[in-house]
Amino acid sequence: LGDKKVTVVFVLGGPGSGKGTQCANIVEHFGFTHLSAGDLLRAEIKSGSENGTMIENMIKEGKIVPSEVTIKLLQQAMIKNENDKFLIDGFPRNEENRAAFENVTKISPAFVLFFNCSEEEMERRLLGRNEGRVDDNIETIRKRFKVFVESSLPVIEYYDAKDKVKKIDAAKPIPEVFEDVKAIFAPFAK
Ligand code: UP5
Ligand code: MG
Repeated sequence: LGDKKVTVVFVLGGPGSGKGTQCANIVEHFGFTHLSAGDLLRAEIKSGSENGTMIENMIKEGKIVPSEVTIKLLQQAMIKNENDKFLIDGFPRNEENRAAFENVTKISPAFVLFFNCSEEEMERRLLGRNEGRVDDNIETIRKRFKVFVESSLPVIEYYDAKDKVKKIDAAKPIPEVFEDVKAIFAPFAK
């Protein structure tokens, strides 16, 4: 990223907690650029890249793609974009992702937005989404939940120990969740 100074917010939470939905709202109201690591990986599959098959197999199993791949995509997206405020959605997903991102980019997040939601509610949402995602089936959803608890929650705990986590009750209806999100982003009001 060279000399470009950027503000990064990590948007984390379990599968179906509403990260993508709320990021779209934040973009509209607060002028951030939304980078969903999952969307970038799915675009990479579609583009027919040499890593495509590997990425697709990992996503089908709910496993975490090697950091080098994801970090490269995030870095490229930040370099290409004129904006200096980014929401990084769904990354870092494990301690290794987190440490590698900080080492490679020298960026640490302004804060971490954490969408807290029960598995019952997230499962209901994912099964109802109907966007044809290869990982929205009950077998893969259970694997995604397990990976989230075992690998991703420790990342949230890491940032919590640094007082960087803003925890949101994500079980409420979309507009109510956004009211809470808005309060957190007030310092970035346009
Ligand atoms: N919905 C949203 N909010 C609602 C609310 N408050 N009340 C009722 N309904 C609500 O929402 C999901 C659904 O719920 C939608 O239908 C929405 O309308 C509704 P969404 O906003 O899409 O939730 P989100 O948290 O974004 O769910 P998503 O499924 O995208 O989360 P995941 O973290 O599982 O998916 P992601 O795309 O980030 O990753 C997919 C896979 O890619 C991973 O499992 C992994 O294999 C791989 N990956 C990596 O390996 N590395 C990475 O860094 C990132 C991904
Ligand atoms: Mg998403």
